[in-house]
Amino acid sequence: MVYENVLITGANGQIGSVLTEYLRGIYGSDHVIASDLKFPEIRNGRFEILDATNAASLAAMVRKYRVTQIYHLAAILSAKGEQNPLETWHINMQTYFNVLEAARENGVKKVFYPSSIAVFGEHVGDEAAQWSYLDPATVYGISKSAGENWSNYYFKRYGLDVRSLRYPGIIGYQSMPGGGTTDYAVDIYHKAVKKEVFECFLNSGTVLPMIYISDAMDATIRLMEAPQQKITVRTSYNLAGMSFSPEEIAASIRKTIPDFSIVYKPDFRQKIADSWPRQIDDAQARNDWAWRPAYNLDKMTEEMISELQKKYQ
Ligand code: NAD
Ligand code: AKB
Repeated sequence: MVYENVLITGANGQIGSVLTEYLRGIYGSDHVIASDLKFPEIRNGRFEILDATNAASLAAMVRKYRVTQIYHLAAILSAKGEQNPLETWHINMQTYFNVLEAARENGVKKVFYPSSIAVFGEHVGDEAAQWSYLDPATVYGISKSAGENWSNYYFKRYGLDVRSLRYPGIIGYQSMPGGGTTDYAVDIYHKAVKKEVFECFLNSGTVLPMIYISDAMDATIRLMEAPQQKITVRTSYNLAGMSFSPEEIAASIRKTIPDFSIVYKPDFRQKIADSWPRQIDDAQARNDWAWRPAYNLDKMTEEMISELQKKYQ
């Protein structure tokens, strides 16, 4: 039997804390090495402290565990990134160069690179096509779009099997997001279940592309397990789940919690949201590796509320 050894960077974050468990379910606990800047509150398996900006430490980790796949999640997201643009560029790019080089030099078979709808900018219009023009407005989006091109470069130049998704805003009950513009769509459920008024940092009608965490995990595993010849996009695949505005998610919540109340106090994140498309065309992912989301807004709302009610009761 051939074993895979999987290294995850930034594993303590919103996606990593869920993806780590998914991957442990597939490859076995001993074969998935989670890593981040500090230990998580709960440790369920192998964990290493790893600052991915440190090339030598990252390469040593790849050699120590004979890593065959890297899921590179470490990054600074859109809203937090604007507080210190040059530091954000440094972290997002240096960590990725270190991953690509460690992979190339040590025979890693596959790399997963999470890109974002933040690669799109004002010239895209309402719906982003797979090959829409990329003119991102944030340093985060600029770094993700550069990362996509480096992914394609390492595939074409070195044959490194890098695969990537442009995730929409991810919504899940298991973990909290950190520093993004779509974060409100997670926080809103926590406030609703705790019977608190939700103060929204976006305007009521701001429609953004989002996806439920189970669909995001399913897409990630499908992409990574697809046969090589099915992967026709080596920059990053568009991925869509659903699109909605704060007033629409509030209406969906009120179907279960009728007295839920929301007030709108848009801040600097409104400008970032306004630079992103409202819809994503993910036909290429659907055609290449049979991607289909299973959740719409109401189905996601029901599951979010029921899971958070268990958590807070
Ligand atoms: P997050 O902010 O919740 O987690 C990121 C993790 O990276 C944190 O635990 C942080 O400690 C870690 N990190 C930061 N600098 C590091 C370093 N130098 N070395 C090692 N670890 C470091 O982010 P997330 O939401 O889990 O996102 C994971 C990835 O997916 C990111 O690359 C992000 O751009 C991408 N993505 C996320 C979303 C989303 O909605 N969550 C959408 C699109 C793309
Ligand atoms: C953010 O809002 O920055 C992220 C993303 C869409 O990349 N959730």
